[in-house]
Amino acid sequence: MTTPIPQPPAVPFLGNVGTIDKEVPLDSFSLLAKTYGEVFQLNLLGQQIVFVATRDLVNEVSDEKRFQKRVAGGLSQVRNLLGDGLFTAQPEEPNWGIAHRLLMPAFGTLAVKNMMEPMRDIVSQLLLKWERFGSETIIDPSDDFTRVAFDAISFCSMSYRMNSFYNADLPPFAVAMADFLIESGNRATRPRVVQAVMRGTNAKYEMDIETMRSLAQKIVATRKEHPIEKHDLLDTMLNSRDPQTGQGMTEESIAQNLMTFLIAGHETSSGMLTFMLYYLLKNPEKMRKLRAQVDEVLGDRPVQYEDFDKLTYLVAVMRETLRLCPPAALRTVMPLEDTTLAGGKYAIRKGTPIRVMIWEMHRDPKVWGVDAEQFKPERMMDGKFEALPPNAWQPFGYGLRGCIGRAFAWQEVLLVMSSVVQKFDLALVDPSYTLQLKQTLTVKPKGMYIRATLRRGRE
Ligand code: MNH
Repeated sequence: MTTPIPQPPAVPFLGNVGTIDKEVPLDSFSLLAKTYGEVFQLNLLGQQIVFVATRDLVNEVSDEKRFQKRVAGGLSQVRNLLGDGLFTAQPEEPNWGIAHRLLMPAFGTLAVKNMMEPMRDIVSQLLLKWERFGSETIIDPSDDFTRVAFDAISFCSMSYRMNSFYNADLPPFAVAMADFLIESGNRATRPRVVQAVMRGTNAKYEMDIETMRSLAQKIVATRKEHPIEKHDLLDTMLNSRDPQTGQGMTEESIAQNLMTFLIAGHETSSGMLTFMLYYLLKNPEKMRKLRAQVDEVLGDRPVQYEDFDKLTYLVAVMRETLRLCPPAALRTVMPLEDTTLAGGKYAIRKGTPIRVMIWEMHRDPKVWGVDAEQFKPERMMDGKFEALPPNAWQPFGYGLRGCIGRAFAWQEVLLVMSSVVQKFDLALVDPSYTLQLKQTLTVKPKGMYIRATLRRGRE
């Protein structure tokens, strides 16, 4: 006997759309998970969507023989820009396999290790800016981390300098992207007839798409006019063939994947860095512990790749930050056949989108205990991380469609945070600030401001 999956009362046509907060949908999903428990479903404009919130259920839907990634909801709107690029391709689309096989090696640990110096070039621009600002200036860390992440991904993978640190405004690409992602999300909950009459909104959407496309085209054209020696990601896309099919990537696919990397490569990493700073500033004893380790390992010399292994507490802080605040908080899979979940308890039809609530699952008391809401890096070290049950920690998604930029993001965050903690005393402008979220495709802190004071002897 199966049990019906709980669902809040729905209205005709819109279904449960009204239940979802427009600014931060994630807050509504969390609330629903608290009300209904491990699983619930919503009807969004006529489509049934199932949400799973516990480690046991997430573990079950992570079985790739039974479930596959599905691009649905806001993400299918993102296809208006990214098409069948790596992140937004449906599993059956052949361009995914071609791009995956060609680009995986370009983001492997070894390739990323070779990006250490260009990455440092960008990070040093952040350090210099904060140093020059001095403690008088109010800093928006989210904006500056966006600059770092955006410039790093474009410089390291396309040898293209965005020079975001030389502008007061964020790069037009980043601004267009943020608006595009919010509107893509909104479109997923808007009836088609309503969408059609929103002329201004639609025109702005098209303009944002054009802003991003033209930059992608410019980067490709510049490279074609001025070829360089370096074998970076862009070179791979332009000149390599897929070993399996013998095919190269089409111009369209190159532009879409280039934009995919610019987008996926900075939204999440900058969110992670800002969340990390939040938790460290709210937990001064953890900050002291981190500082002590950084000082012991680095002293006053620049961090090297070889130091990363020794920064065990920093790694624990990173893991714990991604547990409490995974910037990519949801992913979607779909059962390949009619099936059941939880040992026959819940029936699910083939093709029903299942949203994996990584944010909720990372607070599952069965895995993390009654203090799951607390920031405790100690639970992520000394063998405890390795001893977690399978799939209890999934900030980078899972399996074939897991994050391709994980090694890149990891190295970037290690480099940024070890250098920042080494050089600066940091403080919240408003010590009573508590975390508020801003949601686009990903989630990041909203309205957080800091001051940075250069430590004595670290000029
Ligand atoms: Mn990333 C897929 C999280 C950094 C490029 N990334 C994913 C997924 C998650 C994710 C979760 C799976 C989404 C899904 O199942 O639908 N990514 C992160 C996080 C960080 C991150 C938390 C940083 C912190 N990602 C990066 C960086 C890049 C990148 C940096 C680029 C260099 N990510 C991707 C791409 C995919 C992806 C490309 C899609 C891979 C695929 O489906 O083949």
